[in-house]
Amino acid sequence: MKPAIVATVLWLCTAATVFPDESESKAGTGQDDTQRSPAADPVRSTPFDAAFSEPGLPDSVRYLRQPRRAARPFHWRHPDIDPSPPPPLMGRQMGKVITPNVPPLGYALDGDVKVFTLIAQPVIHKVKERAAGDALILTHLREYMGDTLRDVYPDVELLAWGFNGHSPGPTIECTQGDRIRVILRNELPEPTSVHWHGIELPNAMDGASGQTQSPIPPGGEFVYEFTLYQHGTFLYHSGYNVAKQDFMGLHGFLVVQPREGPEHAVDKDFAIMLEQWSVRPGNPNPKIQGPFNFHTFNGKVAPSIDVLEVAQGERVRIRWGNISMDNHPIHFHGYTWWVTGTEGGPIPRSAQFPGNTVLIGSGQCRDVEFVAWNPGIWRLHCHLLHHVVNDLPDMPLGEMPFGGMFTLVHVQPRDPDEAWSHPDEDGRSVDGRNARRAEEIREREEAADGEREANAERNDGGGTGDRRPTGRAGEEVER
Ligand SMILES: [Cu+2]
Repeated sequence: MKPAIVATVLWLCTAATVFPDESESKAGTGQDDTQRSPAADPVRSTPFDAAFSEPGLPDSVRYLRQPRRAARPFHWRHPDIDPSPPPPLMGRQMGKVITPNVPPLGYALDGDVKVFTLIAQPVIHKVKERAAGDALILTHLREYMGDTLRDVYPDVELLAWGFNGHSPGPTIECTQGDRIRVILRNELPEPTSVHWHGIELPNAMDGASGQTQSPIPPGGEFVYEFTLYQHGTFLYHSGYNVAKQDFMGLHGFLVVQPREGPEHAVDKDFAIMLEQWSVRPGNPNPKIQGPFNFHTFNGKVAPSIDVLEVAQGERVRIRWGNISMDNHPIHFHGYTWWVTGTEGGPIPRSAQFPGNTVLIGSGQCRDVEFVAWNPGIWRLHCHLLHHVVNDLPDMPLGEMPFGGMFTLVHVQPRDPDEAWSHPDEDGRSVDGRNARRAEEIREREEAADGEREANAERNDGGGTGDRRPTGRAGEEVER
């Protein structure tokens, strides 16, 4: 090691002791800001500047020895790009998935290709809206607890990023076998791209900036086009500068419905994204690396999260996606559900498993299904209980109202006067994969067998029926 470098390292160690982090040194010392200004601070001036210009220093060392500077201004929006209004077909429901608090995105047809438009742009994102979902939650709070628990949290608005004016972006819903085209326009102040999380597609369509495509510059456009061979719950999110862009809100659902088959049919199909935001007082931009203090379902904290409304007897699926940096054990009251899918699509029936708390890891998806036999208002929430309250409450921390990852499933009774009974009492099953459906599947399989035999006889053994998409090994894939 050269003497100059040794001297600098020693100097650094001493300097670190003499000039500890500002936030610590200032606390309670009454120290005047001018004393800490860069100009007056020897740590930030000449001896170090000299060390940086030392020839032959590795970049990593040079980086670590940079003088402290004022943070560069963060650009939320591009100075020359006005965010466009939502594209046509925004909010148009073309399928059946309900994404609470998030609009769907419709498509235009170009021949057989479904064409979607996503515009990545700055959005003013309301993590907490006083008016939105308050009604049911607060009404019941008041019914049971009077006015002692009030909605005391302030509204929380962030300068975030999203697609088509929303964060999370609109839900894209397609059918297995569809060919889709997604036109992505970039109205952000920095480059971007979109990665299709979980989709088996050509490498060039993966949206991984720097590996499969050039980042799309501000004002630029990129067209993704691929065929959906799978079905299940998938995500889309930024593929560039991911730690920042995904957390600024650039993510959404891509739900692919099965082409056919009663084994996947439900009456209500919900999708909920798990996210986390780090919100610091006085800073309207979300902080990127935590600590996270606002934990959201589809971008909202309770009580701004829509209640899931279902009717007694309906078959319900909830699709969960986790784009956050924690794993969330999502818990449901009053029911046993079945875990029926992952980010890799449906779990084969024989491997589905029951539960009431499903752990959803970062980057994972989980589908759960149940038959809504049990009427009432049931809690649905993350069981990390610091994720069901919000930070920054405008009150002394006595009793904390629910915030964060908390909502209700409202199962409306068929007959409000009917006495409660457990299905076991009259031999019915609460297995989410109900008997009626099993029967339908059996009938269908028998019919298909009959048809295959008839075809085989007609064609001398050569089947002509539809084929399922083939896997990498050229074998039929069970979807
Ligand atoms: Cu959680």
